[in-house]
Amino acid sequence: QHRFWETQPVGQFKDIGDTSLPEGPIEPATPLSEVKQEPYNLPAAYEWTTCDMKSDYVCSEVYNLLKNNYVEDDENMFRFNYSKEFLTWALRPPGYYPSWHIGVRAKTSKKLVAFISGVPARIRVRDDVVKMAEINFLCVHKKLRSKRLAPVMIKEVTRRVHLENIWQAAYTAGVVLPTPVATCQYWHRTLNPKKLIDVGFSRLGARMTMSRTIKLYKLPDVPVTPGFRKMEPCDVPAVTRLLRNYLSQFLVATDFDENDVEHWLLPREDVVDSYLVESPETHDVTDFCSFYTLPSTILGNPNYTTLKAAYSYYNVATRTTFLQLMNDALIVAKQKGFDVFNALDVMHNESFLKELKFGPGDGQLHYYLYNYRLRSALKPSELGLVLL
Ligand code: YNC
Ligand code: MG
Repeated sequence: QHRFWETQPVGQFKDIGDTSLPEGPIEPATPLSEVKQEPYNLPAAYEWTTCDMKSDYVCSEVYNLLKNNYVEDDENMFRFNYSKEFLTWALRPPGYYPSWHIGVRAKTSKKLVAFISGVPARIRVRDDVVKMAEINFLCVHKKLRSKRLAPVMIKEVTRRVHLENIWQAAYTAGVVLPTPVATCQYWHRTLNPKKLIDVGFSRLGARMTMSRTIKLYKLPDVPVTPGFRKMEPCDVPAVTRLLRNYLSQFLVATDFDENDVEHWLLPREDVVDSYLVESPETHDVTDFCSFYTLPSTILGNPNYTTLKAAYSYYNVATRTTFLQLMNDALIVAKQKGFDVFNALDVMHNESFLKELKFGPGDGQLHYYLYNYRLRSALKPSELGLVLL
């Protein structure tokens, strides 16, 4: 039962397995003059606001809304705590539209009570590169839940995306909606076992002691691959070539150009880290790995407030084994003080997860496309896309 989603141009549950439906856009683009010119109506006590993410004050308002009301795990032990610097990075990529950073305020107090955002991206589906919006950070204040505010916000962001002549979108969610393009799983690699056990993120295994567990997850102090180093601005062209070539094999993947790589992959402190292998002989860039920083607030623990988590982003191995490359990523993440390294089973990640002692998480991450039908759902390993 999906009163809202049943009205939207997305794959519907009743159509699963119907191979007569064509792949591609579900509804055609319409002339821009036919796009609704006025915002959708909100309940009378609320008003729309466009959140200027260049304003430090507004950025703090969005940060605080998310810090207190955004995604929690099923047991409400942890809540994502995206940093302000992260939000600035995530919401202002090349060609971003300020009008896609949409807030809702209480009319009298002006307090920010809800948010949704989009950023433009090119996403390739088989041979088609499609301009899309990546929709993220949908959040309604805890006190305003279950009032059907989310559908209004989704319709409003859709309208503003249409006004830029863009008709497709990609998004991920922990909940099942009509209908996933792929269903992926998070895997977790413990870096700081004592803390993870203390805060209830993980449990001591059967027949395991703390000291055996610490030994199990121990890593070398420094990366082992000769030529492994941090990515620099001068590496953008080589990394773009490496990444484009790698991503070309997936059915649905990001279409990165040099501008995108400069924005999304050049290291930014406490936001995104990227490393590469420069061949000591030829000076070619042969391998690449990256991860982003997304701490979670630990809810109600007397000893710790924050879980420092690294999330695997885009990785390419051509000369080094995937195993050794990602082991080096774990080593630098550990050096930087992360407690856990998370990765989805997308792209070729399965090839290293088990051997590098990642354990499967509970809960799944579903990928969705708006107004684009695929003949059938994809395996996680057919996806070359990571959303933040
Ligand atoms: C969700 N996560 O099914 P039906 S992910 C999409 N994504 O509709 P109400 C969602 N839809 O089933 P609440 C959703 N969660 O009746 C719920 N829904 O058809 C649907 N949580 O609305 C739900 N952030 O306002 C139902 O629910 C309808 O007050 C119910 O608000 C929901 O960012 C929410 O998990 C999620 O803040 C805002 O629970 C609230 O519960 C909340 O009564 C904690 O809504 C934070 C959280 C979601 C993270 C994310 C991706 C969002 C994608 C949105 C869809 C984009 C479509 C493409 C648009 C552009 C198109 C073009 C071109
Ligand atoms: Mg609501």
